[in-house]
Amino acid sequence: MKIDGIELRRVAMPLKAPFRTSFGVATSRDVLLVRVVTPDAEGWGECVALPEPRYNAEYVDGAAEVLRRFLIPALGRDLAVFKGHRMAKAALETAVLDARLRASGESLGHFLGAERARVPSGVSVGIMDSIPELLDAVEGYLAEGYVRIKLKIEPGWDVAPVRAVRERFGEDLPLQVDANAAYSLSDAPHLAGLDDFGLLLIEQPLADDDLVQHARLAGRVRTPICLDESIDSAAHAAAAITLGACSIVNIKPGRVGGYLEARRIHDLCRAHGVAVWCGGMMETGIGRAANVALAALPGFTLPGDTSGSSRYFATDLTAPFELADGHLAVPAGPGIGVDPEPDVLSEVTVSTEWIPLT
Ligand code: OSB
Ligand code: MG
Repeated sequence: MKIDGIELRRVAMPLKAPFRTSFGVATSRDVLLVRVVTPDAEGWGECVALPEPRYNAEYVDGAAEVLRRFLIPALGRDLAVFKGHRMAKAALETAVLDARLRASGESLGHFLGAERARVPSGVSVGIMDSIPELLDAVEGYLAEGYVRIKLKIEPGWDVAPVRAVRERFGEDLPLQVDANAAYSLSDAPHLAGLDDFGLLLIEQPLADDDLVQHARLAGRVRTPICLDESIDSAAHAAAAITLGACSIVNIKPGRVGGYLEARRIHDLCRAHGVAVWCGGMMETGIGRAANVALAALPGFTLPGDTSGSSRYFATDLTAPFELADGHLAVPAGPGIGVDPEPDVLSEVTVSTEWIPLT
């Protein structure tokens, strides 16, 4: 496919409310968008790197730099010669794939092997200043129809919020927690205190490079362990499954280098009877559209962090994703199936950079 050039666009999206995790607080989403321009079609990719390297080693300025300096000039050759930078690679791969699919009229969902027209919506609930505030937030999400709640936890905000949510909303609420690597193996007895609450899973309790310790922890707690930060690739997923480090995998296409690698992890996990679900990185409608397509593959047997646009944004870049009966519809149009609204896009754009390729 001939590519005329690539635009790197930075947009600043205010968040409706601060989102607190064990690694920091976000008040706005600083997004890098990649737009691939070809004679036949344009394609979009959203880079999910955060402003600071706290979730993983990538950060948004670094992603822009590696794209302009190494990845974009090497397009058409093997990008695997450049180590790491999977979020940057994912954004570029998605934009190129989107352009190709738009040119041929095929949806991303169809291309990936989606088998459902809609996916269930879970929501990730940040760490709050108080339990009453948390209960209000959860009540609001349940009223909107979310089918699964994930609570962000950290030392000092774990058993008490889980107990409070269980007491208020009952045993039947699908509930899980995400520690973003905030604990160590010596916390195993404390984490076993979560076993009484019937959680679907505990996500990434220990450090990203601690597969062996996750396997040890799995022997000391009954709650299933799910990995997020530890799984960079299908090879890491295979190692984690072999070691018994997790029994569930959170698949984030950005974290693993794109939708093709995400599908490989899905296929691998499915073959081993390991459940997967689609994570999120507070995407705008551009990234959300592609995630929803992926989440419609048959191995995604747990609800994902595939929330509606209004979870984070008063105004999304695209037509908003809205819950219907607790689900989001998989876009059916060519490519990712959504386009940025020109007025919104120009309103939130901070900078653009054109990299010609001809
Ligand atoms: O660990 O899943 C995570 C957001 C940013 C970085 C890491 C994570 C998250 C979330 C929110 O939990 C997921 C979403 O709603 O997009
Ligand atoms: Mg996580």
